[in-house]
Amino acid sequence: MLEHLKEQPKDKILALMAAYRADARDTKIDLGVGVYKDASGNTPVMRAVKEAERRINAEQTTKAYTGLAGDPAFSDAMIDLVLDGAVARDRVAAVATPGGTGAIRQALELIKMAAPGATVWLSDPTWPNHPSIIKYLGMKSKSYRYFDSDTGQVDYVGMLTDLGQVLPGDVVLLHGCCHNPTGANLTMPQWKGVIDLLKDKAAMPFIDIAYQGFGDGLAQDGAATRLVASSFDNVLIAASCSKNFGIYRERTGILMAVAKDEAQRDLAQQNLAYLNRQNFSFPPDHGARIVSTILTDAELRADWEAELEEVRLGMLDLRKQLADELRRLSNSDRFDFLAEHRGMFSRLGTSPDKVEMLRADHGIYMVGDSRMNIAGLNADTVPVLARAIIDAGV
Ligand code: PLP
Ligand code: TYF
Repeated sequence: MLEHLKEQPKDKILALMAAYRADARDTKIDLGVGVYKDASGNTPVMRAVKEAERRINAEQTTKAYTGLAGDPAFSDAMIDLVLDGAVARDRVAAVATPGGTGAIRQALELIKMAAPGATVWLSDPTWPNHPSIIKYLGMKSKSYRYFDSDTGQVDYVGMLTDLGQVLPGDVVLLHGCCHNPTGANLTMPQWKGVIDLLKDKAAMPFIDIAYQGFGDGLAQDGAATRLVASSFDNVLIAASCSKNFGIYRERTGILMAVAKDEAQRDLAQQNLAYLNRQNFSFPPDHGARIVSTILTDAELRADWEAELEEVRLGMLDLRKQLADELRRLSNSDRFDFLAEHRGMFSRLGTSPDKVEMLRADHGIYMVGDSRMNIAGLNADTVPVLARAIIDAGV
């Protein structure tokens, strides 16, 4: 039986992690996988998470199953965090999922059940797991232009031109904030333009929001998602708690389905619970409980928000240092976009050859498409990276 299996394509980001670990140079710099790191290269457990875990440990009286949708307190808290009242609560169905990835997978399965012929439109480029899951599920997809490598900015004209081809009932996947892998984001007026176009085309938006709080702040990073959610009858939203709560391995995420009315919400809720049952029965609870404990306790929430803000401002500062150093070394403003990008990532916009040169000659590990994890830098490595980028002739 197993002899009929064939080799599957590897995840390039995860393969890069392994290559970094195997590199013996102590000057090596890891700008690969999207995990936040502090100035010493550690990925700490956040203070509020530690305290929430302590409380859960002391107070939890059972580990019996939750419901198929997970703990309702988690759904309520996350709907509030992401949507902040933009849509009436009785229009939102939600299930806890194993990470943001689980939410994306469930969303795509829901789309497949409801509209098997729909095409899912993806930004070019996007997070590689989007096309990979779509292909695995045998669904149709197309891509829309998103990034202009020459300017480091969103190719808004190209994006609207390509989305002009969207058919009624198609699904358009948008990154709610902090676009992965480019770091380039739509302005609010541009979001309004995309919303108008999608309404015109009778398409359904599907938002992937995995970095709320990493860009311009918790509220600002949710603003586009809220505007989209309040502009359509139906919207799917996959949210991850991996990054903003630093609970990557707990596998904590949520899928929300905004419905036209309460009756449609009930139908969506029943289908989401059904999908959870087909795939894993009950979603993981520990991370979800950490999140709801933090979000519903004023003191813990304030401490979490403060630490998240430190993380966000630290990354912004590194962006600025890198852009300044490259401005000095190149005597030009052509790297200024690095300071304008938001979130963990920036796409440098150089060739795979140059990326390989940076790895081989300097021990600098970025993803092959020239995506850099800004959090992998510190004040000492910024000048090293900037010098290497110039030396490689980027
Ligand atoms: N969506 C995007 C764009 C991501 O970068 C990630 C990765 O962290 C996820 C979703 C989901 O992450 P996780 O499944 O770890 O919550
Ligand atoms: O893009 C990243 O680096 C993060 C982490 O299969 C990640 O989103 C990478 C690959 C993967 C799952 C998560």
